[in-house]
Amino acid sequence: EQVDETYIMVKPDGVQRGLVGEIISRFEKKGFKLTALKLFQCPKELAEEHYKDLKAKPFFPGLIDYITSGPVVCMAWEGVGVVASARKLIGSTNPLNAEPGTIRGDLAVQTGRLGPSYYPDRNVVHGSDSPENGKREIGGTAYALCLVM
Ligand code: DAT
Ligand code: MG
Repeated sequence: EQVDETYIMVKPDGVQRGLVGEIISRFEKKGFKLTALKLFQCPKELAEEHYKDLKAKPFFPGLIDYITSGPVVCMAWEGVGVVASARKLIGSTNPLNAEPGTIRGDLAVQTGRLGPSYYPDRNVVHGSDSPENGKREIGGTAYALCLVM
């Protein structure tokens, strides 16, 4: 059994809505181990690095504006199968499709919406999509800046 680490980030809407405790609590109750935590205002360059795989998407500028719009809570969580398990606890990207019982299913309504320009996403939390990205997001040059290990 492989012990992995995942990068979990409460996004600005989650912080502003007072959902930090609720979100941390779900990972604690599941039994994972919190190994790093920091309240952080993400600079634009770091947000672009974090979401670099989505650079070509039409919603990318809105996503970057949104993620840099207020403080986020950066965390590293450790455990057996934590990357996949955290994705299950978080639920589908679009909260409209997220099952009740998941963080996005219980606490969010929509990812973003179409308008004159794309509105930012509002799905309260980020979780790494692979152990490799977990490592990159936690331990890369970028997150070394925002995580106190
Ligand atoms: P996830 O956050 O579930 O890993 P992702 O990595 O594909 O999803 O996308 C990162 C964020 O970008 C996501 O949390 C919300 C936003 N996003 C993704 N798809 C979107 C879309 N079709 N419209 C608006 N925002 C979107
Ligand atoms: Mg992702």
